[in-house]
Amino acid sequence: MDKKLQTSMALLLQTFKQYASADGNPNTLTKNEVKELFKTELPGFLEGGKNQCAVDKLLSSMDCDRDSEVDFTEFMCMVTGLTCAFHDCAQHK
Ligand SMILES: [Ca+2]
Ligand SMILES: [Ca+2]
Repeated sequence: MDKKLQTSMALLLQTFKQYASADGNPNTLTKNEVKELFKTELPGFLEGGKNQCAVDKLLSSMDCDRDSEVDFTEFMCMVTGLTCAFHDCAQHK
């Protein structure tokens, strides 16, 4: 099991592109695309995207430049933030 990091990076790129492509623009995630991504890839988080208020909050926290869409840099900030949160939780167990 080597090249785990390289594989993870490729998967992040692939995942972003897969969900971002739904509306024909593969460069950004719309609110619906963000919702789909969380529903499928992070079930259990945000109650699977059912909680509309939480989805709105999440999107606005991800959307650093306030253009109502999430680009790859913003997506990576969110993934990094979540991963750090998981790491911190694991440390305190
Ligand atoms: Ca898109
Ligand atoms: Ca944005």
